Amino acid sequence: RNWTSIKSYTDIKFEFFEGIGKITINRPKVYNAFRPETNMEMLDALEICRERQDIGVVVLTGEGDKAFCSGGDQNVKGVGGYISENGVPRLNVLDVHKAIRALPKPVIAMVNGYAIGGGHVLHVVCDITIASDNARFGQTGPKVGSFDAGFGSSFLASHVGQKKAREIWFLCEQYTADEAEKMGMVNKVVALKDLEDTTVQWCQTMMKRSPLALRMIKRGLNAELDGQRGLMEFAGDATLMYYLMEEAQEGKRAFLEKREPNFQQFPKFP
Ligand code: 2NE
Repeated sequence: RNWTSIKSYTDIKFEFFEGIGKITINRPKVYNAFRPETNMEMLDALEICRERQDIGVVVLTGEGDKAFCSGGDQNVKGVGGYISENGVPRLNVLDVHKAIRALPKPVIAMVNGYAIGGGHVLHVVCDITIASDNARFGQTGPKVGSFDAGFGSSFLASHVGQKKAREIWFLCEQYTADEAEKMGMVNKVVALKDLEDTTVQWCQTMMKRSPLALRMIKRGLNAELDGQRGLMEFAGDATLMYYLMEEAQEGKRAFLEKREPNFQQFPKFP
């Protein structure tokens, strides 16, 4: 498959193929653990995915066949967060979570190995997870001095249920891809050699569907958990659709033409 580079970064690869934007965490020596710079690059790539009209679906994965992502890079964990190159402690992976959730396009986690700790949270926040049969899932936070009580807990619980989510966090054990699928936090498990083909097929199918319909489904499914922020995203898209209608155009035109708007011409749907 001929992936072409969209933009060069230090910690990630960002590529394109037939409507798919693929972001690969490219730090295999540390099992694709992220540092603050990795997250800054992912945020930049996600913003490009949002803007580009020719990208319909985003795939997030890790380099190699060992790990999807092993969470925060313990080598740069300091006091107050993960230390960025300018010495500032950060937890900016949370910004990546928000960006994935807000992106008005499907984001697919293509899990090619360990999805552990903050790497597990990353797949949890994606819309769909497709895993290879060698993938391993689990949290480690309470074992290594960390936790994610945000989407990494609440959204996980909406996949696997409250009891399982507590087990996953309280025990910090690892789970096979098959176990993860049975729990409801993985959509499909395939052989590693088939992982990319299957993911691309799922992307191609999604891209045949109405983008606006998928967008509204994602917004609606997010809204319940995201509270007022989720409603805001949903409402923003309702406004977008209203702006596409003659009724909204009439309001703007009347203002510019210094006349009363004629809204009575528009239907009042039951
Ligand atoms: C992933 C796992 C289970 C793999 O185990 P194994 O035995 O197959 O490999 P190994 O030897 O542990 O790891 C391979 C290499 O990758 C590095 C290791 O240090 C090792 O390097 P060398 O010794 O070969 O030089 N590596 C792996 N994970 C790393 C990491 N996170 N940071 C830096 N180097 C890492 C096993 O490696 C493992 O359990 N890794 C640690 C997972 C972990 O605890 N991650 C942090 C959790 S906290 C977090 O991510 C977080 C959060 O909870 C909330 C918000 C934000 C972040």
